[in-house]
Amino acid sequence: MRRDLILGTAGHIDHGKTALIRALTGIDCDRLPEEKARGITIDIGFARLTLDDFDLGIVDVPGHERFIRNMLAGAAGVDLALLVVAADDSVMPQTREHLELLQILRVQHGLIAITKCDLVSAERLERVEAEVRKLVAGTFLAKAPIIRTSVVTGQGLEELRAAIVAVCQRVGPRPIGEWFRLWIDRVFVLQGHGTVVTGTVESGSVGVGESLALLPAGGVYRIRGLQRHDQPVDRVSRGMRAAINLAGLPREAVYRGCMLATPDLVTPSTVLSVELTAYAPLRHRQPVHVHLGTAEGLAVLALLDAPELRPRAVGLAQLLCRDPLAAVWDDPLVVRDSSDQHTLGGGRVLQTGLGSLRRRHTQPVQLLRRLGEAEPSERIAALAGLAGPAGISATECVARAGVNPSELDTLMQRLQSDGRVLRLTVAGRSAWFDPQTIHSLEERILQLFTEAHAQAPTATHLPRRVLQSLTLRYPAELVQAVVDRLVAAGRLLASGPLLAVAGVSPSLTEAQARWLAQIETTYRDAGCSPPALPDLAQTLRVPLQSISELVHLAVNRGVLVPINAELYWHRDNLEPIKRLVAERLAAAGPEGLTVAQIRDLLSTTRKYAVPLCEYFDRIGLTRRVGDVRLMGRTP
Ligand SMILES: Nc1nc2c(ncn2[C@@H]2O[C@H](COP(=O)(O)OP(=O)(O)O)[C@@H](O)[C@H]2O)c(=O)[nH]1
Ligand SMILES: [Mg+2]
Repeated sequence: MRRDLILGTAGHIDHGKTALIRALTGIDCDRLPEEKARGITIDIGFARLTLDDFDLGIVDVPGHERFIRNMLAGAAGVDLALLVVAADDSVMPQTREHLELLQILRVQHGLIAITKCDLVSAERLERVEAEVRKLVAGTFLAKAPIIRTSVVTGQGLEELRAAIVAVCQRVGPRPIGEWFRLWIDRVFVLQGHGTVVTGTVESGSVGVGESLALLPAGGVYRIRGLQRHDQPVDRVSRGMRAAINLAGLPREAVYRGCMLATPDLVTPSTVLSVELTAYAPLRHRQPVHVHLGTAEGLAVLALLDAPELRPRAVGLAQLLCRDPLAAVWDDPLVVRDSSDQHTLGGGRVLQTGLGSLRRRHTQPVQLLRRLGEAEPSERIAALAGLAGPAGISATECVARAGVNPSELDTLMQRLQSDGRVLRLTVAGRSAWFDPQTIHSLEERILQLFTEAHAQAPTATHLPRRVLQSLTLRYPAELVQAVVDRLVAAGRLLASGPLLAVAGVSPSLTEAQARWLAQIETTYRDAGCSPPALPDLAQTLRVPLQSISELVHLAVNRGVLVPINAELYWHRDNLEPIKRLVAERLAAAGPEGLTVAQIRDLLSTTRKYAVPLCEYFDRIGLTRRVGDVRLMGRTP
């Protein structure tokens, strides 16, 4: 079966990388006029090599120290590296630097070519080869084949081809990946076609007619055409170089460092939480230059383990970036000094979009560490823990926890049944939470209501504003969802808009109980002329405050019915007059009844008849048309 892999060159300037690729493929990767004029590689160049079953996309990178950013852009997505060392020069600074960068980028396969063998003696060659062996000891190239070549004599070229095939065979079969991602390395406009971008497909596959999100900008564009090695194709997939023509994409909206991805999966962020290995001493709050895929940007380094990270030490850190980056869990990244001259460290992305952390935030820092683990369910649980009250959506786990979309449902269900995440519908959307977050919110809610019950001993139910203080820490929709959950579990009791803690009943003093009984009797005896609260307070010789609390309690018990803000009716007196009014309305037909007629019917006064009629309108018993009441919708 044919396999698509990417081979990247590496090595010091003038060591013969471009010449060797030309000798292997016939393609000159130095395509820029300036490259031709100066005879050096400035930007990455591309070639194709078909060997055996392997279709290799070749990325030839510049060796000059000033163009390390271009080397890094080219190295994104490389499957195997060809490290080139010139026999006359031997190991030079960028030989070391490129090797270090390949290691940081986790390139795992490769081979070594010693070039310009026509220029040196056999002894010299032996020495160079020994130096190279020493250089690569302990790296992924420790056991790599070393091939002696010359493009002048043609020495070693056949051997090199065979060695490349052997290395390709060792690159284990890799899953294509379920979703598409490509770092853009070039952009150009093709007359009559519009904007075309190129890059190495990192993961997944995509076809003509499908749409991709452009990040960090965020637009979604349809693929109008695809090319591979200058030939139109229907699809491209992981391990291929691809040129993508996107419909309606303005040239100026896109640049090297943008990413194309399956829509709705990646959210760019300015805060990258990372696991970092120091290559030079790293200080807290140090300004740095970050390279991620083909993207780069300025950031401030915040160390989360200690104020300093010594060379070779591994630690957790956050990169507080000036501009958002489209990073994904486990993406390798390189950290260089702020002027981009020296490599300071390398690592991988653990989390994106988290707020900035401090060293003393021990719990989130531990969760961050757990995001580094191999087990996807472990990572989802850690992600939910880090998200706190914000919760996570299932699709978020794809980019942020490295979970395959096809495995999401099973994983979420298993985590849920193990009690490691908790699912809630918040504002109509499914979200997953750390159970601890929800349980402590539940306890807070119950506690606030219990406290409020203690403050208002006569109240059976309480308004939701009791929970107002929670909205500082929790989204209002989440509080609502957790209240619903408590109601569903029977731990809170709902009565219309009011809530009560199950099992808490009003605690009345002896006097209050007596007053309550007197209030209820007074209202029942008052018939259709119930008292106003201040009058009641006076007759019963009870403070007005207590009267209104107890009237509220009577309302909550359903004994009194509020007619308006000041007027209450005993339920025993209300039902008969509702029936009476309904009967008389039915008899009156379209003529209706005036307020005066209703007043006389109930043998009361206008003072009561007007609010009663308005109450009847509200509950739908009557309907006001001009000066008369007609039968309402719910007679
Ligand atoms: N004699 C000799 N010269 C070589 C060989 N390979 C490359 N060169 C020369 O070395 C110089 C740098 O080569 P180039 O491929 O541009 O180096 P790069 O910077 O690593 O891409 C050019 O002048 C080449 O002609 C070789 O095998 N033998
Ligand atoms: Mg070159």
